[in-house]
Amino acid sequence: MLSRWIVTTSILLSILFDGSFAAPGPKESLSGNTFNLLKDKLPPYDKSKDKDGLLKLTYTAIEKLAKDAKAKNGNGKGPKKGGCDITKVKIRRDWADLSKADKKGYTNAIKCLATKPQRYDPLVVPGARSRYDDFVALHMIQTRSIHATFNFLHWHRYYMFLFEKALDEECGYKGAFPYWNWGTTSSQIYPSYIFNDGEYGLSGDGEYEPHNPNGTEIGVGELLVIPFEPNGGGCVRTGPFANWTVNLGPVAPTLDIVPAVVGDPLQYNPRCMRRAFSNYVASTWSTSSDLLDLILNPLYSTIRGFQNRLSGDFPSGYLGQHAAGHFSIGGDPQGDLYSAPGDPAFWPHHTQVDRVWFLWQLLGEDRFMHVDGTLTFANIPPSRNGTLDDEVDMEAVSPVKYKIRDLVSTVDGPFCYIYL
Ligand SMILES: *[C@@H]1O[C@H](CO)[C@@H](O)[C@H](O)[C@H]1NC(C)=O
Ligand SMILES: *[C@@H]1O[C@H](CO)[C@@H](O)[C@H](O)[C@H]1NC(C)=O
Ligand SMILES: *[C@@H]1O[C@H](CO)[C@@H](O)[C@H](O)[C@H]1NC(C)=O
Ligand SMILES: [Cu+2]
Repeated sequence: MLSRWIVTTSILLSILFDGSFAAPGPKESLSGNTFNLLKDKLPPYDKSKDKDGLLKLTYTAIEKLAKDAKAKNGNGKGPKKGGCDITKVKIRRDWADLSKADKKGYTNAIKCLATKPQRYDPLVVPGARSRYDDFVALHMIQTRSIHATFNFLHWHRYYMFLFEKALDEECGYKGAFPYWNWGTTSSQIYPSYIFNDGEYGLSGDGEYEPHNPNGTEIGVGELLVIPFEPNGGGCVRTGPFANWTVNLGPVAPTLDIVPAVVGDPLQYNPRCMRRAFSNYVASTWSTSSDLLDLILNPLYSTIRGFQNRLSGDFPSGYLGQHAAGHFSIGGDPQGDLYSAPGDPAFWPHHTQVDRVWFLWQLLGEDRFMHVDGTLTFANIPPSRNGTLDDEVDMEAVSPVKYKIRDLVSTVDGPFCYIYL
């Protein structure tokens, strides 16, 4: 099934060049061809750079996307009317592939958002102190209708997009929106290319502070217990987010030394960000082979199979890649399902979730227009099935509402990006 989509570089190039292999002469313009800009943005597939096998899948996925766009769009000549102009598609990249300037620009823009005024009505979110907190508050308010629900992937796709847009429009970050490629850190999450004490990472572990002596309980009723890690637990003191302040939550903490807020969960509860990295989680559930399996195994070829695998099966002891990202960082607020976006590592983690979905969508047949699940977390309390016509409401984060059906493709609806 998949082999049909496995292409060689030359086939890929033939599509990018719209069938013409002739290299342009020195004065020849490339601008008339829809896929030329993609060609400029995409170097030919380089096997030596494909450390985990995902790059090849990425090229295969982009080829599919280019074919689809071509079919929809006058054989690839000229930009599509409205929506995403494929020639202007933005490319999201692995943190490793950002320039130093972009790494700095990205973390600075996040810090900038934390200095801009919040838009939530203080009567609704008394604890928000910044635009950054708007994002955290929105996630907290909707937690139980956006996780283990039909809209988990769509909602978070749009949420990532709005955060990317805010970094750009409100804080001037024009660089690539990065993802954290989990497999790269599965044998050692810290220090690693993304989590380290330097200027060009997303900060390191927390200082050591004794915590969770019996391990970390995940899910209601100790569904899964992560073994004790003799590190972290305290405040993060290194890197761009040294002494980063978290104002909201936690609601369902996993760090025993930080209790849940009492009373209004949206009250002001300022505290330092803490982390407690877990190599056990990273190495058990976040390897590249776990990821390839999730994307390629026919067991997960339906939206239900894919979502369930990605989200894990805690009672059976399987954490899944999504939760593994959160709990391999751990601490507060990353260990709290509700206020996790309070740790800036949330963004590259969920961008990777979106990347995995992007790859999965394009590497099979008919994977866009299906949803599975109900409106409530694990269907508690029981609710109806969600549909493609249900709407996503981002409250104070963005006034623009979309239906689920408009959020299925990264090159349609509000979106115009791909992953490399
Ligand atoms: C850890 O487990 C031991 C043995 O069951 C128990 O006595 C102790 O109270 C537990 N500690 C915490 C903090 O839960
Ligand atoms: C973080 O806070 C601690 C404790 O107040 C302080 O000693 C340290 O200098 C601060 N670090 C940075 C980078 O601001
Ligand atoms: C909801 O979806 C499930 C799974 O697809 C299906 O079995 C069930 O019949 C649906 N319920 C309704 C009321 O359509
Ligand atoms: Cu979430």
